[in-house]
Amino acid sequence: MKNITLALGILFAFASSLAVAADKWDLPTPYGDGTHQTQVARSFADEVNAKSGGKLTIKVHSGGALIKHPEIHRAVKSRQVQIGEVFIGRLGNINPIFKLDNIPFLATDFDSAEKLYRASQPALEAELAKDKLMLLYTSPWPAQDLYSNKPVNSLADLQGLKMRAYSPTTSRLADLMGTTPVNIPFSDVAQAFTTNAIDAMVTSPSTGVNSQSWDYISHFTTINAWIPKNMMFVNKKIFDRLDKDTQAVILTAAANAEKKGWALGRKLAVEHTDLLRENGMQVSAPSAKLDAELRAIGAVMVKEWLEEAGADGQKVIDAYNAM
Ligand code: PCA
Repeated sequence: MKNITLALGILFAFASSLAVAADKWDLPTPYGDGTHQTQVARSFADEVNAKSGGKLTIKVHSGGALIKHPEIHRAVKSRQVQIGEVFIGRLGNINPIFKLDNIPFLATDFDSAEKLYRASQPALEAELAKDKLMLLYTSPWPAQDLYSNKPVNSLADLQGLKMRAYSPTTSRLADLMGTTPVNIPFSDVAQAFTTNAIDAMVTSPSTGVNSQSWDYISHFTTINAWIPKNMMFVNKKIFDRLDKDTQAVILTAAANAEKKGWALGRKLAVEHTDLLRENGMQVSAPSAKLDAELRAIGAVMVKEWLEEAGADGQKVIDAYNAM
């Protein structure tokens, strides 16, 4: 009897040590459950949870609920959390490679944006590696278009307006457009329009749909300026501690999430523009004048970016042009 008790005790101890060995990760995301980005993050986590045989559970905390967007990069770096998602362009002040993600009129359709991603991926991964971070996947937003309260036929129509910015690069863009940049996170966009803190913004049709932009703004001009991305990244030290099978599950789930994200970006670009129109927004293509003025700004911004990014930046642009 005593032996059986002892054996059971050992068994329980062993079982509970197994339970302790199962990892639990917290995954903060910046955007809410309505955005495709968070849906992609959830499908990534669901796949890992289902396929890791109980060894790893990833819990998604969407909409900045666990960690606010500006803190997510640092939180993964410092191992406050194991994994996280951010909008790449937000990190522009850390390194120019992050700024590249928001440069207008460099890659304005999805095929070009995929090429730019592949051309910049080695530099992006190298920059993350400096902080012991590892890229898992990227997921694009539909192309960035112009929201305003009146028709915009040329930049003169925007002169002096307050323009929402969401990254260092979009602040610079607002300057060059003759507008005043105001930093507003996605969650505050609707309120910022209704309180006149901003008059215009450049973002995707999806972000308009997610925030019901037809309630507070009337015009949508499809300038298709650039295709920015969110990225999912993990702390490499924590990743390296996992067994090989679990690592492989994560990498496969990441590759699947990337495919899903890019397919969704392409699809929603069309569907969400239609939804804006169906909800009463005035959707129009840019005039030749506006298009030419914006492209000239794009050329300035590519030049400025190359000056800042130096030889490393030139390598990325050369690789992109060669594709
Ligand atoms: N929506 C996000 C980033 C890019 C986009 O299309 C935002 O406006 O915050």
